[in-house]
Amino acid sequence: MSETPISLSRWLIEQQRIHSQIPASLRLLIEQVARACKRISRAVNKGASSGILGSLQTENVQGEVQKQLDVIANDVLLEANEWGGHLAAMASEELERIHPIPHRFPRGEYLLMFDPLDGSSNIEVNVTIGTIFSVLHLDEGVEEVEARHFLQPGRRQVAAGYCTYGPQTTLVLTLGSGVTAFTLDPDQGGFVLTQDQLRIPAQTREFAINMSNLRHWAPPVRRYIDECLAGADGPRGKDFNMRWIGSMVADVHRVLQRGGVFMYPWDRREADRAGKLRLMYEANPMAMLVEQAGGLAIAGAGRILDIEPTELHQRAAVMLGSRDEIERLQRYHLEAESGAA
Ligand code: AHM
Ligand code: MG
Repeated sequence: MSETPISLSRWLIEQQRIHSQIPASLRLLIEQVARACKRISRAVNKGASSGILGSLQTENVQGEVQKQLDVIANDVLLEANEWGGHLAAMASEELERIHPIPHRFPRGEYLLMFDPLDGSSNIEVNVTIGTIFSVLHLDEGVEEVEARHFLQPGRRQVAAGYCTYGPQTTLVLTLGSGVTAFTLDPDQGGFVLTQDQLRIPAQTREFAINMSNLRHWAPPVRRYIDECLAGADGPRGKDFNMRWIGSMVADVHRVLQRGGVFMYPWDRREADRAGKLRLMYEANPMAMLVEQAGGLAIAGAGRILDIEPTELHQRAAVMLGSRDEIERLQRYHLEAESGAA
């Protein structure tokens, strides 16, 4: 007889009770996020049949056109996490301002940030998209939560994760001691443990970057990619393969599964912007997951997790994945800074 699968709830309770890894309120928080992801997964699965594909006439704070599903996913996450008593406030890619927990509900000690539906340009073409989330602790003694209370460096995250909506719905989670993956079992209606202690191989022959921006990159990124493209005849002495899904959540999932490098670096198109991706609810949670799985995540010469944020919706350059490759890329940035390259 096959063994009974371990549900997400059981796994979380064991982390709390047996391993004393997490407080009950953090367990509740993760369960609520997972519940919301299940609902978003259902909405995504129904697709065009429920008439909820397509764009709205509105833009979000980033100036991007909102899709109906962006707004639905955002509402589902807000509603699921408002009343549990585990949160003090939330922040989202789709909301200009933070969302403090209404006074009619008990207030908790955590702050939750999310990109409700990452890769939403892929919705209509039925390609994997996902939800990314990051959990911080609210500093003690705060009466009224403000945006500045969220501005903590990524290394202070107490949990981070994402859920992919693709051929399978997969929840990947870190509570600060390794990375664990759960798969939604439609028969059981819940997430079950499918991979424990995920590790990213230190070496890889695969990279992911939007090559159409090549002419806009900074010299260290150009140097790294040029060397990969030169393959077995070049300085790396090996051929590389390229993959680019265009949903960060799916590209990073591949890196966590089999190694590789994912990059969305700074480029000259908007030179005064650090990058395209958002630090607080895209770069930081992915950086924590990747580093918890033995990889590395940098924004240039420094780690993403060491960036001191100044704005809720600020951008960051993102280069993450297999450790040996990202260390090489970091060295190219350091050499460029010191003028040695
Ligand atoms: P989104 O959060 O609005 O979906 O934007 C983020 C996405 C990432 O998932 C992906 O890596 C990137 O944007 C792709 O951008 P582009 O196609 O402009 O290069
Ligand atoms: Mg996104």
